[in-house]
Amino acid sequence: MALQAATSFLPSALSARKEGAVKESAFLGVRLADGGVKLETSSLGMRTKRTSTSVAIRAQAAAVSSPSVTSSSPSGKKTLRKGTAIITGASSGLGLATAKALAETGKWHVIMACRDFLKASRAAKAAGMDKGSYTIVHLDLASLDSVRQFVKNVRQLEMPVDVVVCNAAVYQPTAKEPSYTADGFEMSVGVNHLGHFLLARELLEDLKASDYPSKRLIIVGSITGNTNTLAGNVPPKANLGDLRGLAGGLNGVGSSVMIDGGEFDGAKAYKDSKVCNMLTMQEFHRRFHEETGITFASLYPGCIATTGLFREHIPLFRLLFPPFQKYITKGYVSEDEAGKRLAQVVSDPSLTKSGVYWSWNKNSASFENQLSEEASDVEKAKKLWDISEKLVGFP
Ligand code: NDP
Ligand code: PMR
Repeated sequence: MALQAATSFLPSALSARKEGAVKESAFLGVRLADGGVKLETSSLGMRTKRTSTSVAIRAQAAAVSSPSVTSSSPSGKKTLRKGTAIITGASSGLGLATAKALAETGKWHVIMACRDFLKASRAAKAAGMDKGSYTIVHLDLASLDSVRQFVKNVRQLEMPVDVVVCNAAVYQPTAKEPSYTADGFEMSVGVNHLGHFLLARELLEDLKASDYPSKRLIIVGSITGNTNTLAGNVPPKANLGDLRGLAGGLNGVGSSVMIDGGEFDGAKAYKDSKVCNMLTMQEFHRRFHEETGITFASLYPGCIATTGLFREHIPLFRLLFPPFQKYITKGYVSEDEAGKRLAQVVSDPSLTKSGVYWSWNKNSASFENQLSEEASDVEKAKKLWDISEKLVGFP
């Protein structure tokens, strides 16, 4: 109902396209009928050459090895040391804007965890980030080996790990056939959820070891995974079902490539992966917050309609989506504004509550938002955790 109402004011030319059976020709991609390292760390005084082709670390930073958390200024005032935040997918969009916002404060050193070193390097330069404020470390979330290697490489940097932001994502709404990660998982869930799940599980030890006063693990969620919203009711809707496809390995051989066991749908796979992100954050909170004091959080930063997330969508979608979000849903935010929001979740002293899914109102004030029934299902979160552990190689 609500969806029909919201779509009825679309121009007729566009609604005509909506009726097209072919997914690619539908406005905003919706079928309404659906119902639905070379290690070069000069600052650390080390210069090691690896033969591995996939690993590239370059530390531009004057990072301090295991610094103490405060230092005294000549006036005797204690100053907090720089925090170190790892951000996955910091080569564009939200990740880059957040890296920039944090770096600009002078209080953060950002480890940009990216699959394309050159792109990340150019992006940081183009964003005007100070050379000493970031380190790029190679991470391809579509490979569990790469995730493990990334963790090793970060440890070699001997920088503290104070905040981890799981931000990277792929969205494949027009894919007709599934694609797979190096480990044979359907790509969207493989990258957005399983790669991050392993990363977060591994880096938990590093977060525990940090002496920073407010340690945080943030997993970026989204409104489109929450079926208690209008946006979350745009078909195809997120639904993990009983997780039978995931339990079967999500590989399309012995099991379905979709978590719920259904037919491949790239848009649904993305939304399902966002549900996994939000469930994982809460399960981390339940398992580790009390023991470690780490803040676990998720967020919906607003609709950043101009990012690379929509690169695989049809040109018509990419043309119309930003004005649609700006003038019709009014859910649009710029990359800069969204970056500031995520930077708040990283560092704002008032956002230390754990287990929260943050959103922002029209005045750009943060508030604790309600997750959908599925995205807050405790039993599902536990089941997801157990299956995900097996898939990424925990005994
Ligand atoms: P972008 O496409 O701009 O950024 C995604 C980033 O993820 C890129 O840096 C990309 O790297 C990286 N990435 C993709 N695949 C991998 C991989 N295999 N290994 C490592 N990095 C990878 O999209 P956004 O900035 O919009 O998305 C960022 C986050 O925000 C996502 O979690 C998304 O779900 C979330 N979000 C976005 C919204 C929006 O409206 N845009 C709304 C709500 C949530 P590369 O540059 O090399 O391609
Ligand atoms: Mg949505 C208040 C309404 C609202 C908001 C905030 C979003 C956000 N969207 C809203 C409404 C609608 N969208 C309506 C009424 C429609 C039908 C015309 C619609 C369609 C739509 C499409 C086809 N919207 C989309 C798509 C995408 O391909 C995007 C997506 O689902 O990516 C997974 C998307 C989004 N809408 C949003 C946001 C934030 C997205 C982007 C992605 C994300 O969750 O990361």
